[in-house]
Amino acid sequence: MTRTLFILLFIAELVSTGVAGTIEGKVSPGDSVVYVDAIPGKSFPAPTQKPLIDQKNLTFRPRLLVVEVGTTVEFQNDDSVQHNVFWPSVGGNRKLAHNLGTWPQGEKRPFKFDQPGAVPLLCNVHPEMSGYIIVSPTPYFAQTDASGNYKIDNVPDGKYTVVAWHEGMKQTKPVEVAGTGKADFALSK
Ligand SMILES: [Cu+2]
Repeated sequence: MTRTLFILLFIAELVSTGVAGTIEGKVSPGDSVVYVDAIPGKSFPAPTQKPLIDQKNLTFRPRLLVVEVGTTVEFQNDDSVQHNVFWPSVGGNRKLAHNLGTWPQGEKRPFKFDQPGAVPLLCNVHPEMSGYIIVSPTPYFAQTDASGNYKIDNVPDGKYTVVAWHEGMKQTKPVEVAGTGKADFALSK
């Protein structure tokens, strides 16, 4: 009896955990972002990491950052001049525009991104400054290398919509993961 119960619990554990797989492939051009789109009926624990974006030498560093929805990003001014941080939209929605303010060297300000989509970062002191945060609706995302190669680990088996993003370009594809899933993208404007 105890043994049967143990085996049943073991099977239940296997079913609930699922089998972790990967999604991999290549995106043209490189320096792009790939993520699994929202999965109906599925939510994820709040992320705890707080990545930092520096404003240094009149640039956003990193210039491209991908985070899970719900992540707090900290913006730090590392220049001797004042910088501003604002974005005119999130995921193309101008109602989500926000101005974080303008502050001097050594200070940082946090913002929690709780809406998915691309966030174009700008500084109203220096019009030449630009960067992007891609807010992924799932914890399954990756930034490609300069050649476009990417790999997303620990994706449970299943059918998903996968999104590839590059500045000004975007493409979605259905991908089935059974151990591994493959998805190559050729983006164009
Ligand atoms: Cu600036």
